[in-house]
Amino acid sequence: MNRIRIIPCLDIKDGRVVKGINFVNLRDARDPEEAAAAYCREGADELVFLDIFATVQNRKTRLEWVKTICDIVTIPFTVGGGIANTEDMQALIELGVDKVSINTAAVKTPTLIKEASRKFGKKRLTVAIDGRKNPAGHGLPRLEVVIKSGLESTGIDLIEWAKQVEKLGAGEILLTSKDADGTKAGYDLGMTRAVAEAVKIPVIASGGAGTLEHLYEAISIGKASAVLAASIFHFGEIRISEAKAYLKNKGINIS
Ligand code: 0VR
Repeated sequence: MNRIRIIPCLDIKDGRVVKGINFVNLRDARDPEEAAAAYCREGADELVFLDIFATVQNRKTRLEWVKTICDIVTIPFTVGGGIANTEDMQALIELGVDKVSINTAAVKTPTLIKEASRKFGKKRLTVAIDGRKNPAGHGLPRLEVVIKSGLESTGIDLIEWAKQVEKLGAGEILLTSKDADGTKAGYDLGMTRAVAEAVKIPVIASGGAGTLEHLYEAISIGKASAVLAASIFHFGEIRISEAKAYLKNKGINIS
């Protein structure tokens, strides 16, 4: 088993780390600089920063927010939210960002994945896929891709999109269950496993982490290569060191 990564996620709105449930009812969680420094100190393997309102507000990622974090982080740093083209990516990479994450722009212009992968290398390119479960018999895919901070339905089958994303050159997939986000009821293991078994590139499980066991399930059942979490880490319910010790004790390959 490749080394499993533990990844806190800073969802950013108005310059603050926020946290909601199912992408809504966002409440203030913590200061981004304080959080980034704390997660690096506590041994997080990577850090994700999502400017979650950039696309919805039809603006670019707030580079000034990213810059302050770039100057602090000492671990691989991924930034997403509002990235629409390779020029946006170039600007972030020049700031010191290690990986860029595209979501809505990839769905709107799939060739952007190929262009970015060729220009920057697939290791710098994460494609974020937000998924939602639909009831049977409504003419929508059971697992559907949603975009624009989960506000827009696409009618696209999530597994088919994941396969296409891999084929187009993504280095990894950040897979977030909108239904599970913020619930602390556990990751969507069925969705995660279905995607992880459909592609060969790493899949980061995201959305729903509430207990140490949830982190283990995402890996052992969901076949994820990394676990992303926000609520449990931001509100101090689980420390990074606790998560690492627990997973190591379960036989998971953790740094
Ligand atoms: P937890 O369930 O709290 O661990 O959250 C993990 C993950 O779902 C969030 O960090 C984040 O990816 C949620 N994403 C989005 C969003 C939150 C609000 C608005 C939009 C989005 O588009 O991903």
